[in-house]
Amino acid sequence: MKFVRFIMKNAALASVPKHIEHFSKFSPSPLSMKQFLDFGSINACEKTSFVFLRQELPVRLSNIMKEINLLPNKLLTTPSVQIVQSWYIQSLLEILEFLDKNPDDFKVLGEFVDALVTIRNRHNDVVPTMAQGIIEYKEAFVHDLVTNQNIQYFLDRFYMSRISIRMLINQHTLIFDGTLNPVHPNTIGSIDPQCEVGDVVQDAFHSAKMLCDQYYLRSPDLILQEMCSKKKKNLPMSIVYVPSHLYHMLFELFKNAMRATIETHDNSNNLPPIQVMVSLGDEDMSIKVSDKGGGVPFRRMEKLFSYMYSTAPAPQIGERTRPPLAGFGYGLPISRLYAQYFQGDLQLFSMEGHGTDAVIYLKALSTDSIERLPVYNKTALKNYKVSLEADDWCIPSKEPLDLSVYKVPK
Ligand code: P4A
Repeated sequence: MKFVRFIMKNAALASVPKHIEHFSKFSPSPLSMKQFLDFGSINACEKTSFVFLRQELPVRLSNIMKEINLLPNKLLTTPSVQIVQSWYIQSLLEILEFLDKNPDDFKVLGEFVDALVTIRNRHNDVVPTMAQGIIEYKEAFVHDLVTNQNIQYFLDRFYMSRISIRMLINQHTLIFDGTLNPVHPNTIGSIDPQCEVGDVVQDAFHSAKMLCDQYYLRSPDLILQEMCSKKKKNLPMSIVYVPSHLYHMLFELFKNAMRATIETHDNSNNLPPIQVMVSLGDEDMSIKVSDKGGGVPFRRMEKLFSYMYSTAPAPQIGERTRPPLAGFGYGLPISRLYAQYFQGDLQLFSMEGHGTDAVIYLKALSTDSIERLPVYNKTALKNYKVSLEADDWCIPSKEPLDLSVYKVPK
């Protein structure tokens, strides 16, 4: 019996490359907020969602699995990346099981919801496991700038793909598990058709403040301003959005702003407040978080978004641990992906000596909020080919310019 199962399992495993080859030939289909809402509206059809997902999930999984396979061997073969890859293979196989099942059988639909929940749980620890893979790789090989660029490119696409796959799974499981959300009766899956941005700002600030008070025994205040270009001046400002995504971004920005504020004013009795401006225009909903925390030198700005530079080994026992507040791990790069996922962005504007403005740009219109998804193609492939050519910009020399040396031809 064990032997039979062993053969079966290997037969399934052997078919994986063929399936990846097949499904990666399709481009993922980006959904708009409107389409997400339609799947969850009164005439929502679980069968339609099932038939869409059993094709779309293998397409999204296979597209990114092609890119995993393009990672430099030294990274691909680390134990951690191997584990993550095996999760993707297992999940792909489990969804493919549903391809020949009958969408009109309600038992099949129930099993599909259960399978999605199993898959979501399997992938819960993908981010720390990939980070461990980077640590294993960094320990074994000296990194150069090329690999930092390659890793940034891959992880941005990999985590964006993961955000999108979890969004699809969350929508289907939340909408079709047969229960209503008692806390937020108006949400459709994880989407709030009237997400009040000011409320999320206050929630996220409150949580960051609790952490800050706990660690530093004080915290800066919040000043929140809302602006609206339109006539509906006195209405609360809302957009169609995923409140948990917005909360994630704001919580991260508040932790950073609080840490910077406290660490630059540690001898002072009063802390400059963190100011938030929420502005709704015809096209954009912009949220600016401003602090007077001394800012970051321009040279270091890019590093704040780097997976490679912000992947540090866990502190050893007895080693002083960093504050629970602010920017460890992948807070900023992943927050930026959440903003970009629905065609927005997250940008930092810092003035060293003064402070930092962090701006989240979101689409004001749900018709503009469309998933931004990576697709595996020739252009993507090119980005994994490590260039051994010299850079086309000179390396700045720190030596004083010696004019007595003759210029020699290159
Ligand atoms: N000044 N300004 C910021 C930081 C410093 C800052 C900072 C020292 C740097 C790293 C970090 C957290 C804060 C800020 C707001 C931001 C980002 C950075 O959104 O005031 O964690 C890695």
